Amino acid sequence: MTATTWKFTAKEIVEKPELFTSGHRACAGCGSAIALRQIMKATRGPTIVTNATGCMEVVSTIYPYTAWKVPWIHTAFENAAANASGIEAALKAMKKKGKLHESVDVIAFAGDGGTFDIGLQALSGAVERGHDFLYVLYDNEAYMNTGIQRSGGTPYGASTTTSPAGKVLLGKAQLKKPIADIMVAHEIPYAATASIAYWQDLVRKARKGLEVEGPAFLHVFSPCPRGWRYETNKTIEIARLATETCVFPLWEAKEGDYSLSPQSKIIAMKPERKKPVTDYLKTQGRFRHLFKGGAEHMLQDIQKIVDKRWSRLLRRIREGS
Ligand SMILES: Cc1ncc(C[n+]2csc(CCOP(=O)(O)OP(=O)(O)O)c2C)c(N)n1
Ligand code: SF4
Ligand SMILES: [Mg+2]
Repeated sequence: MTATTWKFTAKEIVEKPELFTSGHRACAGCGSAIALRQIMKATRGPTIVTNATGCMEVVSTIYPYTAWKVPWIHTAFENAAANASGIEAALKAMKKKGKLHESVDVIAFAGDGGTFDIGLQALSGAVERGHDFLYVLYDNEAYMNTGIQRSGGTPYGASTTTSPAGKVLLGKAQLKKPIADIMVAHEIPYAATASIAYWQDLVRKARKGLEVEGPAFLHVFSPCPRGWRYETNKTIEIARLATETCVFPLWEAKEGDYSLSPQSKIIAMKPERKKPVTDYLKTQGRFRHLFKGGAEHMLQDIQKIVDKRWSRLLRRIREGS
């Protein structure tokens, strides 16, 4: 399959058939479902999807129904990447035996619990072995399917059912794991962050991830109204704020070389456009306790963490590493 001639215009994207269809049971305003729908618009031919247990698997395949218009394989919580490697190896073997004559893409979808935590070993192994597949982390920042438990992807200060804000704790006491940087450190051909608020950028990156030879990793920011506690019509606005505050900057790394995507490049060039993190935190009930008085130090900490990670990203880009 050749590289796309797409310009990723709204028209091109809208006209592509829906491969993740309506009628699934995700909550209204679910950012993860939006992510899947958009990413499936980036496919370039026959595609097999494997999906770890989590919200997106549960809501899209309630027997006897399915929201998927492509071959789809459910896998356990911990091994989406191992499953994808098996599929890719099988396709290769079939080609070698002359039983398959066309190229088939493989996409693995998994949540933050299935990626930052329990699936990290399978993911690390699969990319180290160099399997040709696109791994999509849809990050709703907690184990949503089982009742909003904290994960390695939950941000510092967020209240979840296992990091509840109260007299003892002010939400999660640990930082969000820099998972996309960990994947870049594997020196894979392509790794990127993306957001449902910037859908053209997201679809373009998903397509790039499919086109590169070898493993590609896409970290997609996917707000969850249920777990983050906000009104369902605010999903895109909140996703946009995450990028505008540099809580979730957008970048890509080819063979380990980082570059900023347009939405974050604007902020790098015009730092006055960088919004304070409180603009983002205030929009969600999971951070409400930070605004009740007595948690000012936490708000300062969060701003410092975001600033430090943003500066580190800019330094990496400047130094070309
Ligand atoms: C080994 C194992 N432990 C626990 C579970 C229960 N379980 C299923 S989905 C899930 C949470 C998934 O979280 P995440 O990957 O973030 O996806 P989300 O539900 O948020 O979309 C858990 C704990 C399981 N299926 N297998
Ligand atoms: S709980 Fe969150 S991630 Fe799960 S379906 Fe609802 S909105 Fe989507
Ligand atoms: Mg999750």
